[in-house]
Amino acid sequence: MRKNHRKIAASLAFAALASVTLAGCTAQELNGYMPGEPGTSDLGDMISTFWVNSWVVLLALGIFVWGLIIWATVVYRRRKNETGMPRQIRYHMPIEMLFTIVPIILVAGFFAFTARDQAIAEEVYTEGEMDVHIEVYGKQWAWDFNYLPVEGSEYDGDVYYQGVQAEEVRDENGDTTGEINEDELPTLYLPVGAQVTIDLKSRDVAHSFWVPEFHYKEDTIPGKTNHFSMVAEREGTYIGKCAELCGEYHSMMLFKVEVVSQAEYNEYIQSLRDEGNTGAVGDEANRNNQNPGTKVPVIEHDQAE
Ligand SMILES: [Cu+2]
Repeated sequence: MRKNHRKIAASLAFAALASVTLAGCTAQELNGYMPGEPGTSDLGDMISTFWVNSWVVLLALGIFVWGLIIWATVVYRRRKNETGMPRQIRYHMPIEMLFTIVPIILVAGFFAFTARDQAIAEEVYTEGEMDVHIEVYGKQWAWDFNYLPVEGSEYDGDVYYQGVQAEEVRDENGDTTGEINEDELPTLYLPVGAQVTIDLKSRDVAHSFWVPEFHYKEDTIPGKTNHFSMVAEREGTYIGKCAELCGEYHSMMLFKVEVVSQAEYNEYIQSLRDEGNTGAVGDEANRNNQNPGTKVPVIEHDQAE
């Protein structure tokens, strides 16, 4: 009877502690202290959930292991007048089973959840599913965005934008101030709530398209097209950067992502059209195609992709 009472008291205490802890979670904590807040993108939420759950499991395991270590050092400490080696334990089946099976279950579990989430993250919308199709070109040291037309979509397209390298703000002596002119950064527009597919290509060397608040990045490789699909769920401005060391001004290969309403998105596309940026700037603008007279091998992306 007494034992039962204790069990109930212990589980009540645990439930109270858990609810107090979880209810007190800030957006930052729910996001596992990664950049951004929950509800920024579908991919990002899935990845931060996996991240936070992994920490919960590992912390629970850590508490169990630290508890065992402390318990063993206290209970089996050397007493006064004790000499020589302590009693040795060998072939203790329960302990050996524990430290063999538990890690196998953990590794298998992490593997299974990683494989599941990675498969979801790499799923790409088919032609019929996507609302917006954007081709992103990485180049030393900026980004080009081709907003490709999507048949039957209510989102506008068939225009392009060419970005330039981030510019440092300089003082009156011409010295750098450590600030970036954010207004001039290459900007990628995404409509909120739309199913977006992004094709990643490179004009020269390997780069990596990274928006930290989306918790996702993927490389742009010359001659190979990578794809990913996502839904941006919250309007706002997000910072993006190249995450693959790509030369002298790699650190200046920055961009912005503007997640906007459908109306604002269509307006932006129209503004590019009004500037005469119709169509797309494809592989013809790759660096090796811009070196007349040289015999450098021309790397082009497979058009079928
Ligand atoms: Cu780069």
